[in-house]
Amino acid sequence: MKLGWDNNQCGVHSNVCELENLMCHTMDERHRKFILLAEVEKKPSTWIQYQAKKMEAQKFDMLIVGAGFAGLYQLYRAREMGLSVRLLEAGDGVGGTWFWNRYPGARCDVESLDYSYSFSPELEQEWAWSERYAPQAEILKYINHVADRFDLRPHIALNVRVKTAHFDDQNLCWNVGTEKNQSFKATYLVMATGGLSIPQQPDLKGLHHYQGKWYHSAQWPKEGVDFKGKRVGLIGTGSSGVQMVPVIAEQASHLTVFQRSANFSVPAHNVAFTEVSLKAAKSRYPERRAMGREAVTGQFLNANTKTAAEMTPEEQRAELEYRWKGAGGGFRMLRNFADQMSNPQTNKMVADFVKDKIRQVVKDPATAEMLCPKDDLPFGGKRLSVDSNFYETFNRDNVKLVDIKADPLLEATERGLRTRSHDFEFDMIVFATGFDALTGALMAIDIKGEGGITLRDKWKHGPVAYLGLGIAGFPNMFTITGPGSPSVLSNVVHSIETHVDWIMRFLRKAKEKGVRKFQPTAQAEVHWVKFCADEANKTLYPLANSWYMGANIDGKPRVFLAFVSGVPVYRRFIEKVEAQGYEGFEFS
Ligand code: N01
Repeated sequence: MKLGWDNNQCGVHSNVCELENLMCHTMDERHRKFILLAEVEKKPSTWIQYQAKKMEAQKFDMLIVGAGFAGLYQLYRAREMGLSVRLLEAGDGVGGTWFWNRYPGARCDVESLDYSYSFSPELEQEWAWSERYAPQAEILKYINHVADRFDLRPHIALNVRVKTAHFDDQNLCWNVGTEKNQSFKATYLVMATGGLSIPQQPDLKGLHHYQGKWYHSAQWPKEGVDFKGKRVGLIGTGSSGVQMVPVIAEQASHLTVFQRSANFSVPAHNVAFTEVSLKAAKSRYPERRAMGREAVTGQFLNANTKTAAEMTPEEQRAELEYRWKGAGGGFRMLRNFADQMSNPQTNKMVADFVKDKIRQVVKDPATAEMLCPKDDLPFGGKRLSVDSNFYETFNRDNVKLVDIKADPLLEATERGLRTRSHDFEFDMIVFATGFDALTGALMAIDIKGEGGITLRDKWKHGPVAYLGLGIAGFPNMFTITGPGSPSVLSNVVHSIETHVDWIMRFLRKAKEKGVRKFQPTAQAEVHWVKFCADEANKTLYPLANSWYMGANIDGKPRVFLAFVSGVPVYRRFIEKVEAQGYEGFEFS
């Protein structure tokens, strides 16, 4: 380690910063202590300085919360601009979603060639995805590769869970506190906390009596879980459950799936890349990214621009079949017809088509009916699942589906689960019960803005934010892919890059103009929230009891949480705001 006593940009002696890094970095504990003691032996005052500085808050230009795709890219860009920056991450590794969600079968449902950073053509070319939809372990490896390749780790503090973030009106900076009582100060605060990072904990009566092991999909043990020969109960049939069911069924002696509501799932048609197919795809990367930028969801889905009424019944059928089968597949089923998410008749045609497919696959008619979503759920109204053999798995002898709307789940017992009519015995229970989406991670932190207003209070009737990027009353703070942006309705890596690039241009301009404090105006924010709601109300999305609407969390306000009109429309908005001198923001 290099020792030097020069002041660095954060105003803290660099060797103290380095020691601080060592204390919260990825090295193992023994190694850290060894280095620290060696330094103290050479220069005993190091320890005193270290302790003294530890008592003071460490000051940075920018603090970033969260080391997922968003936090790492924000860090990369902030460092490039020459800001002193520290990224705080609760986990003991980088990766965000892909660090925590290690359940069997976890993989992305946006094609990996799209669900990856576009900022570095070199990175695009050197990284080799193995499959069309990469598995979790490979995505986590990719994110770790990015952290190493761009030398981001020295700026990342792991095992640091942010508990408080309070704006200091006098000194115009953020004071951030952690669960371990560390303090940090920064001029800018960027919340890269993710849209789906607060798991919905099972609130099941009697769970503490259960003698077997239980797991949540989003808090999966690193060492994995061996289901071989076990009787497993799984609750939840959203994207996580749908990915897990086929894999657990292959290992377990018996799997019982508890379904509260059926959702639509479409086949992924996942395939392994060959050297030739990957090389060909990579040679077209610029074109692919450009098409993604102009697509509603930030990934090219070959959208049909015709409404259903503009096609004959034969053409409609051919379109649906094409998209259901290999060449289409996955989220291409969201773009069968231009009016699919706005016209109930068109949507019903798509829903009926998929239900027929389910009935063709699932041999037991009663199970097939249970797996068919009810008529009040529009196709795509809840986030579509993309699966590999989900419906086929219910043809196995060792898999049973239980409809817990008809036979409610009452409680956990010592040996398993009890529904109104039945006692089930399980060696393991798996919860795939989802997340407190979009607002959960921000509300989990005690965020206080100007004059001590709290975000929890401000958002008690639903999130109010401008462009999903900033919040009035919370100066010098950004949210990446926050509520009111396309975020969860889009290829989120694309949306992350769009946000971070916009934030960096904003900060460059602010620096140029000597701006010390900025925030959206309350008026701009109210207009944006109303606009988002009006756009959502033109679609069928609000009809579903989805996590998009906050409907999966008891007591959460029912508000459509994302910007529904697509990535290109949204990007044009934020570019216009920028071109007009950051209209809707106030500066001082
Ligand atoms: O969570 P979910 P998820 N008792 O909320 C049920 C992303 N993701 O983790 O529909 C009984 O979708 C609930 O039932 P219901 C993706 O954006 C991506 O699966 O509310 N059941 C539902 O069936 C996704 O949409 C990938 O009636 C309860 C399920 O649990 C999002 O994460 C993979 C219950 C929860 O489904 C969330 O997916 C995985 C209760 N108390 C996830 N509470 C990729 O492929 C909830 N349920 C990239």
